[in-house]
Amino acid sequence: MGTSTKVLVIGAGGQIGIELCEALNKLYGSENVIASDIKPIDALSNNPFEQLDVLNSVKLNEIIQKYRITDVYLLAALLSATAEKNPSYAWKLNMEGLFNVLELAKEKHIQKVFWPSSIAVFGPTTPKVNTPQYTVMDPNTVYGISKLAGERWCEWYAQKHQVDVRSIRYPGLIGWKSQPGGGTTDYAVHIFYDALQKGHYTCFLREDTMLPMMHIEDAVRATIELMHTPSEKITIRSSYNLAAMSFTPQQLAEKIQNYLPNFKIDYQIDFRQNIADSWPQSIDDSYARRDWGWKEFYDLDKLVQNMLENIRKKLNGK
Ligand code: AKB
Repeated sequence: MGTSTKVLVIGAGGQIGIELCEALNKLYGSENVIASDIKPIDALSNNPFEQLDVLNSVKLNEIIQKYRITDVYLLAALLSATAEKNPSYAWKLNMEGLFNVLELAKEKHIQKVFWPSSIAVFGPTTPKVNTPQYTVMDPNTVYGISKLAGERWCEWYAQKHQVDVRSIRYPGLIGWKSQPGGGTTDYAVHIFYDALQKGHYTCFLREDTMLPMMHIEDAVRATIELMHTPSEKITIRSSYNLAAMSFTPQQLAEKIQNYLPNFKIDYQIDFRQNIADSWPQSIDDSYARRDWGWKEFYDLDKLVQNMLENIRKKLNGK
């Protein structure tokens, strides 16, 4: 990496993008972190910005040449819930966007690629508890199918064309700076806002739905640590399992009630329940721990405290 690193973050206006750009700004300086998105971004006002639809490979290449980009973080995608409603666009965006970036890496226009995968690559017959890195993968959502196919392509480009692509299977991500959009794990962010603003939350998943989750600061740190790991230590070019904690809506609500005793939760289950039911409950991430020293900071207690404290300040305009 070094001082000549110039980063392009595609999909910088999303939940991960905002926080990732802020972390990359601290490492490289905001002038070296180019934010791009299909629509203008209000946050990230210090970063150079390019409006980009990642399906437009000509414009993508122009941006890469213009700024002499070395590393691309490709975050633009439709997530699990939205993808089920718009399967053909989800497939197009999630796959062609990746191809466009991998092809530029193959032609050596860029040096390194980060592309996020997800726990959605697993499916109903995958072992649900402590899901191994290598196991049955039979995703039954459009998002999961696109992520699994993407993983196979990443490995193929790495093996056949020496593309330096790195990836993590993110669990549900929870942070207070930016909002998630269109995922099945989004409840675990929305619940905090509703708890503080209304004292009540209606959850779209059943109370006992156990899913793997992570504080977004940990996910961003993992991403940057993986991108800084010497290439020879990276034994997985599809995507690394990554874990921090698992909990159910009921367990999360009980933790929130420790701070807000009058908080109430009820449940109105929708189509996202089927998606959640097809995913693992917990993840074995021993390869990430072994290969690049992954270790989470946030457990559930720290996460709840951090979310309530920061969202309260944000709502009070502090
Ligand atoms: C989603 O819920 O779709 C995402 C994910 C787990 O990939 N947060």
